[in-house]
Amino acid sequence: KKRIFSGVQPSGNLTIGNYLGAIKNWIPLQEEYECLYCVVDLHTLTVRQKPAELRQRSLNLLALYMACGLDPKKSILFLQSHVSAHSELAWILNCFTYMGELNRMTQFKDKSQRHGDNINAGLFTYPVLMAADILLYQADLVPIGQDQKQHLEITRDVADRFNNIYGDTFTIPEAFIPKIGAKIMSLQEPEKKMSKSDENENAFVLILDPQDAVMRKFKRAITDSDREIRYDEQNKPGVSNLISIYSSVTGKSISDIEKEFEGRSYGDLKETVGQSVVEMLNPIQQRFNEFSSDKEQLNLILKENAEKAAYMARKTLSKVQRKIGLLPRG
Ligand code: AQP
Repeated sequence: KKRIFSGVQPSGNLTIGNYLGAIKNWIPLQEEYECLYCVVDLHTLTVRQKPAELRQRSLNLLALYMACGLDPKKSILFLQSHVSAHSELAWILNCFTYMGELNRMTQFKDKSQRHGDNINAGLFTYPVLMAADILLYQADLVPIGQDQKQHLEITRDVADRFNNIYGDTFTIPEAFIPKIGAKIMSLQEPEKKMSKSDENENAFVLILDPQDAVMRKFKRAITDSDREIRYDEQNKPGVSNLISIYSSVTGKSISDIEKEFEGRSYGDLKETVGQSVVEMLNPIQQRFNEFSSDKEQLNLILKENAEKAAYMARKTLSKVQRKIGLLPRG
């Protein structure tokens, strides 16, 4: 069976961008592949976190994974920090990654602008930890949104470099990026991606936003001064984003949506898209309330799954350690 690895950071409440670009696409893969879906808590440390909140958000993200349809009986759902091999391999891979490669990462440039007071080394080497996450499990496919494509390319380059020196060690992973929904844009600045840490709350819709907040945010979404409802990312980014969201939520094609809204108003479009999102989120929110209240169960799932993941990770890590000349403990 081919293997899948992906993850989301518990760095805030998840947006419909995280859902449509990533998690939603993970669900059907569970049937065909061996899947590992991780709550990547170590990655959040690049930005200062409040300890109690981070703990709560990590557990809630597991509950949200399950509410979205990930099944701990089919997939390995676990916390990154519970498997120490992630950090161990990351150090080794740091020594196989060039500063020049990391310097080109657009996410580093973006995030160091947003967090100018805390441009730490972790923020810079983030893609190396991500490479370790993926390569440890010999993943074949990595379902991600468009913004992570550059990081996956570094992962492939580092794996390839290592394999060339030491012989076949890592599977070279492929990105799996959805055709629609891979880049959901901010509702307020549609040239920017929708991000859970945006300071403007109207820019994003959260998976757990109540119905009235969802509708309000869509009603306030930025469009343009024209009236035509058509898909044109360059000239009509706001309207195009609403069309993409609607397409991703309903499965309707862009051209069918353009026909559906011919001669109708922007107000109508916003109302319809908002409603479709509310309907999509309703069952997820109900299940989240159920799962998140049973902390004991969530902790048990984390414990069992960490053991499975650690076993798989250990195999790769031992192989790497042996190949590079680290002496086994015996
Ligand atoms: N706007 C988006 N559209 C489509 N996919 C998206 N993803 C994120 N934003 C969008 C995908 O969600 C997965 C998890 O992302 P993450 O939480 O690990 O990190 P991120 O990309 O940094 O997400 P955010 O929301 O922008 O978080 P902050 O604000 O904390 O930086 C990834 O597969 C990503 O592609």
